[in-house]
Amino acid sequence: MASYNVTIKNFAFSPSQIEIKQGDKVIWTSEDTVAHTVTADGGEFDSGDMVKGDPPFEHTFGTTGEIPYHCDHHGGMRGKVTVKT
Ligand SMILES: [Cu+2]
Repeated sequence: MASYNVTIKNFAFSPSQIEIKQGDKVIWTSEDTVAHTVTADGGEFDSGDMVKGDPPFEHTFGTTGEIPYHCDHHGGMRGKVTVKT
């Protein structure tokens, strides 16, 4: 199982799109002083508010498919995780 890192910085997820395998983990870390969230559009996960210095938010993806996510506070902040077998 692999881990992938996504940085939240300057009101964006970077990288905004990643492709992983089933069972892999994604770790989001915020570098912004403004609060952001990592929230799955379909409700699979929700980090709550995160700012720089907070512990990273992690999610392990057990099922395949495309999981789009966003920040609850900023409509332009969008990302997507594609999970393959
Ligand atoms: Cu945000």
